[in-house]
Amino acid sequence: MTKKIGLLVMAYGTPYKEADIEAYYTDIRRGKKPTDAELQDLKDRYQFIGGLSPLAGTTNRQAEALRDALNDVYTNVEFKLYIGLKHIHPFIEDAVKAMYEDGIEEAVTVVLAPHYSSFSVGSYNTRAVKEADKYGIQFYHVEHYYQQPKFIQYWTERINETLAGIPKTEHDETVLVVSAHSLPKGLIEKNNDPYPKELHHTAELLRAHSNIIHVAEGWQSEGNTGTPWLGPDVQDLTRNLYHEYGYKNYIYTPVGFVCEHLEVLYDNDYECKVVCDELGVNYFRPTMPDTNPLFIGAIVDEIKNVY
Ligand code: FEC
Repeated sequence: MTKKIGLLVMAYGTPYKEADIEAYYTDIRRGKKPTDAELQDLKDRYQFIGGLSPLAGTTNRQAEALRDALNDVYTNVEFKLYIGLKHIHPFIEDAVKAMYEDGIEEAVTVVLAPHYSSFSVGSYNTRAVKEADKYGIQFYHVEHYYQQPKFIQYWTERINETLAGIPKTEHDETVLVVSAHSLPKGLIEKNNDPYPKELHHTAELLRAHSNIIHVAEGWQSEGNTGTPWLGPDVQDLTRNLYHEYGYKNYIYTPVGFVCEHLEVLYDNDYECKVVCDELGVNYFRPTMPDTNPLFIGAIVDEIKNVY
């Protein structure tokens, strides 16, 4: 009989309907309700991308693809999937409790975010462990997978495809903007958090593997907390690159995210595009990993290191 083990896939979560937006936003702000103006601003951004985010459906498809890939690779165990979200139901704690109710004793945990920060992947894991400790479930954590060859190959292929659509004579006037979600700078520095180094390493690997000549690193989607966040912000970076080097083509690779959602569809495809239009330069944003087999394979390969 094959042993059944849990696969806990954790992700950010998104409102399922407009009426969920306020509670979701309140949860993101650790219980502090947004003002009417803040809430309206968020509703307007969702409206702009079509009403709601595609994230809920994509998270489910990614998690199912990962489970199926793992069950193809591992012959001695069967992975049973549990999805736990950070800011909306099913919450991380609900998923861990469901594992216990199903008699799961061991589980691999994965966050749908490729880089480690104690404030992102670390905080998902802490919540999962706190709940699992109640039931004695043993976890094997994936902490990151940005460095996996298949992850780098995925983005390298997308970059080279995008470059193939730009005249060769303009390749020296083209820049790759490699970005991840910003986080409050003070917290990252105080804790010597690996997050900025991991983004830098990703940019270096993409520079080494792809045909791109110029690479810049930036941060995006920062919150409104009144304190400094990791920068430069991708919009400011675009302006600076244009004024300093006069690049004509900007390829945005938000490698800190794994699929299309509000932060990509609005912060890249609208906000960065507006800056590009203002400067009279070309905006490119290659396809996100979603359920691409290279992306799913990268996570499988990292899981092989931990279980
Ligand atoms: O498509 C969707 O509906 C959801 C897209 C979404 C993703 C996402 C990923 C990350 N966040 C991270 C950190 C923060 C911090 C704050 C913060 C705020 C928001 C707000 C929305 C939102 N985030 Fe998010 N994030 C997504 C959506 N995020 C909406 C609230 C309005 C706004 O600021 O735009 C600030 C909290 C505060 O105010 O104190 C910090 C990080 C990630 C990437 C890792 C991960 O996926 O967990 C880090 C997707």
